[in-house]
Amino acid sequence: MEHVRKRVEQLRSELHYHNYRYYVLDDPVITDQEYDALMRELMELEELYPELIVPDSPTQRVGHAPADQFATVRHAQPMLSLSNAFDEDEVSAFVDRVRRQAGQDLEFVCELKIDGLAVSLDYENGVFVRGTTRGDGQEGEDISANLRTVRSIPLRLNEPVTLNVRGEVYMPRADFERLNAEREAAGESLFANPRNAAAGSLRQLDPKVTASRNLDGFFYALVMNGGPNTHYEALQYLRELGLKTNPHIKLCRSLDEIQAFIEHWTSRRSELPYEIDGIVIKVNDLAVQNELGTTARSPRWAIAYKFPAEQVITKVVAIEVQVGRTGTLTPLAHLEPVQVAGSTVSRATLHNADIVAQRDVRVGDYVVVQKAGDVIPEIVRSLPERRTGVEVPFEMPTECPACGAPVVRVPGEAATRCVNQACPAQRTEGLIHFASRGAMDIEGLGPAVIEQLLNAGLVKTPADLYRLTKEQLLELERFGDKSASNLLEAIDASKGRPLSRLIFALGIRHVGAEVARELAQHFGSIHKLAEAGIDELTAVPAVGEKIAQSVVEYFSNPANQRLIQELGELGVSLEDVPAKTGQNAALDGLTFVVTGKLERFSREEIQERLRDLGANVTSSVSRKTDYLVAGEKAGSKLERAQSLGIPVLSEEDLLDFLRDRGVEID
Ligand code: 0OX
Repeated sequence: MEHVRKRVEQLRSELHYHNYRYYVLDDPVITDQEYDALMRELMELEELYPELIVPDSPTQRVGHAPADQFATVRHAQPMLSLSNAFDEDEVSAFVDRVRRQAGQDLEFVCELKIDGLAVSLDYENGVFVRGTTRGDGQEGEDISANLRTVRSIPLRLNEPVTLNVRGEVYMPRADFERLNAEREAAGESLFANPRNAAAGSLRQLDPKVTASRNLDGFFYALVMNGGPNTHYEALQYLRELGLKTNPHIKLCRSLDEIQAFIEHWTSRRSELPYEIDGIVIKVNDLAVQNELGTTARSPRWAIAYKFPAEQVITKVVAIEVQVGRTGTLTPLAHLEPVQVAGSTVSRATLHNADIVAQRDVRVGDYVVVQKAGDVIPEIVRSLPERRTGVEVPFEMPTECPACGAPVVRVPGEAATRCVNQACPAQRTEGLIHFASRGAMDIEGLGPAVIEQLLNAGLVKTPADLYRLTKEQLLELERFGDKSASNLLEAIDASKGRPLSRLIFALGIRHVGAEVARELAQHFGSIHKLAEAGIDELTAVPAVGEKIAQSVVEYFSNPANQRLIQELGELGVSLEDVPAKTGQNAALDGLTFVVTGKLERFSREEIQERLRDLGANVTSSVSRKTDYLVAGEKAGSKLERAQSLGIPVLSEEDLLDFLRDRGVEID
């Protein structure tokens, strides 16, 4: 018992501290998931040992007492929070429980759980009079002046009604990124995520700052006398009054439907322009909601299914410095492996020396790691509070870790670079890039084989690839007759790749696939490109001063001139073959957008084929789009195409469409 009492006290003091960090300072030091786990453990212990419950336990209130900058307002109705479910079994248990308690079959409304700041708005006779934060659930802060700057909060409703409405104010992802980029440029501290940015923006003493932040809101709860009978109707009513509600809601009659909604949004959340951290499931009938009632903390008629963590805390074991193909030194943190958003993460990029300094990441630090969608995991910030004194600050090496040559830091640039042309790391990365799918697309020539070829001294430059012989390959480990022939064939096949791919493959700094395509189209041959001056280069739409400078620099380097000459002598095509009549022009003048996950081809492959056939391929759907090719999980582009009446082709449809035009791309 003494042990339990101690643990309960420890949990309470930790939760008090974390509430303060979160609600008052807007600067949490643990993730929501860690917080939830602490809260859950405390709730479970208090349930088992009710005699230990005290009125000021964190379980007995929703948040923390408001900070004293703003006037305190008592909520007419407490602002409750939601109890959580962390897996589908807990959702199922919730559905069973409320059905049992209500003694009838029930309808549920599923909603997105917007990851913002909960607010409560009072309207009197249709006029906005007050807006508050949740605070501790009983009392919040009056942030009316700031909320008035949020454009989706109407200052007057469409009807002269007196009511209270609750919702979530959030910062769209794009605005969050822009804000942090500006803060980074100005040397200010960064917001950890859009929710903290929204909270920080709303708790400003100067509403002008809030106004500059482009906050938005969705409303999901109505407190008024009389009014609708169901939650679904209440949402509709809010919309009629002029309050923004989230469009992605679903009325569900079975657990299966609820689970389908959860699955749908678990895989699609990254397509939304704002962050959501779960799905809220609510009993639809307001009379039943009333019957079920609430606990001190949360309603019994609703539950929040929380998505698996996208941000977690782990420890930095080491910081390694990698040298990329352009010689840029990139610090890479090695982490104690953790599960983030369903996958194990053990490394995270730290981008450059400035970022390491700004995020104050030291070896041995606990850090917040974030993974969103397919992007490389990154370290959001360190937790200096958890330091023990043995952590080691990071310093960018003054010599290249791969070749030992001194590195340079160009003034005004974030990158530190090794400028040794012969640096082995640059060579390796350059070759990997040259052979990669988006570049010369040499099948079977991945990083491991390139490493083997380099170690055996068989290649130094991309031109050497075209000099490889079967005898040489057979000397290498894991190479047999068949695999050697296949590799040589793949290398040979790459000689005829379109000019745009070759230009991209050369790895000229700042020349990505898109710019390479423009350059190929404009110049038509490597020789013409190599002769072009700054003015001629900047005449190409996608090319600015920086890219032009980099292209001129590349071709004025004798080693690169030699490489081009050798590639030509070895049979690599240095100019675009004139369009074959018929085939290459099959899609001339047509504009395509490709979205979603295709089955047989990657999206990039299809785009490349369409371009080869003369089509214009763009990334966003507009009235100028002729066809949308949509694979699985096509999201907003599909919706937009449908609303504009643009024909949508599946992958199969596209193949048929091309066959009709005499083109087989299988
Ligand atoms: C959200 C969200 C939060 C409100 C009072 C009891 C249930 N973050 O999107 N809370 C609620 O409902 C709570 N719904 C939501 N959609």
